[in-house]
Amino acid sequence: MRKISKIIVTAMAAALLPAMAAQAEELISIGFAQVGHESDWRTASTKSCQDVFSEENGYDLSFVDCDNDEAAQKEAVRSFIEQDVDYIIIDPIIATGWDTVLTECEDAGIPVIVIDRTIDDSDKYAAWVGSNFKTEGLAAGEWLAAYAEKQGIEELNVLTISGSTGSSAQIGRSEGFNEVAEKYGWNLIDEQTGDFTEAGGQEVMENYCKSYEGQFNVVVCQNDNEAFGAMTAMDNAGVTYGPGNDVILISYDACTAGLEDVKAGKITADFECNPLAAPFVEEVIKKLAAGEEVEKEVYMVEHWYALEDQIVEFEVDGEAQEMTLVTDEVIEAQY
Ligand code: GZL
Repeated sequence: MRKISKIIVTAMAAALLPAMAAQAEELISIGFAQVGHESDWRTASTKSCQDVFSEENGYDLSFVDCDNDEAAQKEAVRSFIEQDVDYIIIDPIIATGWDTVLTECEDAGIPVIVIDRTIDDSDKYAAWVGSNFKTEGLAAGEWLAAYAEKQGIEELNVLTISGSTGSSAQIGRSEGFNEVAEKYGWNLIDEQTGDFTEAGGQEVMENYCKSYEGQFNVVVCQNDNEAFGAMTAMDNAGVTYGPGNDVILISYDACTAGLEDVKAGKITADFECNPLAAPFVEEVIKKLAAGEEVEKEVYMVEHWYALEDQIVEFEVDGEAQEMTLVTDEVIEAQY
């Protein structure tokens, strides 16, 4: 009896296996080494990838949250090589130290797509999809120059809470904004990293309020979560911010909560960094799979946000910039 049932089971398995194998073969395997979970922006970036690279869309996504740890991120990439995934996506915590592991990916024949932040010391990847961080910094600076002129503010004394040191987002935003500050002769009092977190922003701003009491009228936070923390610190120190107050507060990312703070008259202007790169990454993967040429760089579309009175005309590299008025509808549609 037992022999017969075993024959039947074996026959059924043999019949099912090709379909299961075909089903398994149809899934494209992707390894994604994400920076971490430090901000609203990051949450949106992760969700964008998980929504696009889902099983129902034909993907098998191995996701690793590298918790802002560069070594863990390299380890994650090497684990994807061992798994022999079809593609690897990396959002590099910092811009350097990548050539060795990218060479290993190349030797394994696994295409790498870089998203968001850039890798500055190797080009061994198929494509990068992200933002021009220096343009974001230039836009924030040139907006501030035009806004200050409109407000009749002649002296700008600036404190910056920067992002994770060595990340291309921090490097680009600092480079762009500081280039404008130098052009107009502003006083850059200090720049310390808040590591793109709310706690980091609050800690740095608490120190600033003590060290530079009454000396500053501009605070630049390199993402909204740092701005949330900085606002808590300024509230506690009795420093007012936003249009018509002690401090012009500038932020980057323009996540939903950030735009709510613009509409509430807290953040004076917010310079968007678009986290929804996954659909563009999928286009790259489809082209690679079809053996088609891919663009090495794909730039995300971004907007600059403010309230009516803070919308001014300005240029970046000679190109007129359009500002977006923050309304309830704009907030509703944001990431
Ligand atoms: C920028 C991205 C930055 C965001 C932060 O593209 O890498 O990292 O500005 C996030 O919110 O932490």
